[in-house]
Amino acid sequence: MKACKALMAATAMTAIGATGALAEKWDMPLAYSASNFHSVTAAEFAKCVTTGTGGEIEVVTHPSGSLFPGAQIKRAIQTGQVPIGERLLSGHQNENALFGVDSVPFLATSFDDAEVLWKAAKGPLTDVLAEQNLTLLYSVPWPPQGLYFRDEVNSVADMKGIKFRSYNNATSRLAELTGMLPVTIEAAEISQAFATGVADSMVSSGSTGYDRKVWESLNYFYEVDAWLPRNYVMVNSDVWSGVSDQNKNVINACAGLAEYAGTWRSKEYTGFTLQGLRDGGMTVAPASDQMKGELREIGETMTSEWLEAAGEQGKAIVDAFNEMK
Ligand code: PCA
Repeated sequence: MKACKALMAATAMTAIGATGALAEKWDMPLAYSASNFHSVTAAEFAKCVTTGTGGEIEVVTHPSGSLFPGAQIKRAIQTGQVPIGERLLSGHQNENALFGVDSVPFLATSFDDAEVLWKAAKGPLTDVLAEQNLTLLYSVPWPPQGLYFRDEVNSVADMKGIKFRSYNNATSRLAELTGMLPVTIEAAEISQAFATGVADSMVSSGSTGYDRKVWESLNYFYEVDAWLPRNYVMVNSDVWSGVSDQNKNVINACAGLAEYAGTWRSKEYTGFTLQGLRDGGMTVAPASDQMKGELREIGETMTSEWLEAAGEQGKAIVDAFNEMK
């Protein structure tokens, strides 16, 4: 039954490979544009797997939410509509609070701390995903999150009533606590949303603002370094159990490489894309002390809310993180 499901989930069987094994095509949905560093990393991962398995498993990436929009990718993998895909797991915090561990404001605010938090959270997250028929392959952080606005903002009071684009539960909650009006919009759709005034602000990385050329509509980016959310590449566990040990080794090796290269790219992109926003005409600056202080207070509220929702397991992760950092 498992093997049968695995074959169904591997969307197409294209040829008989050199070893006589059936060659499978694995469609891999991605939510972000082809030029985004996560998508570039995934495309290299796909090539690595295709080459390394001698074509027995051909991974084909589909960027920009073209196969499934971000919000649907996790379910599509779980149910075997696709064998593999990449998703921002914090978008599913309502299923399990642990999925939001990377989006707790001001818990981990640098690449180094995000790495430690990942070490602390990887085991428990792997287990939660396994219960959902998902096998975690690799994970890469986005650059630190800052605040984008159309107009100048110096305090939380200035944010009141502004239409705010959110991308997960934490960002919607941040909007509520700052008096803004959250509207959830996929990264692939934000240029349009800002151009038409559906939203006038967001929290995101320099990378996403750069990818989507938001300087065409927005004028300010405040560096807040609130958190570094992560993308997770996952494979359907039924499909995974049908993969030969040799090919599993290849895929795990490609995943390790992708995590390393993707993280490196994320770091490189931080400065590069902030400069890109400046070149586009935006004001890029640290948030004012007042704004920072007020956001920290909101962060404390959100941290206790998260700890309450995530219970013992959440506390164990935060404790392990604090011990290691
Ligand atoms: N970009 C993604 C998620 C985090 C980020 O930096 C987005 O804005 O949708």
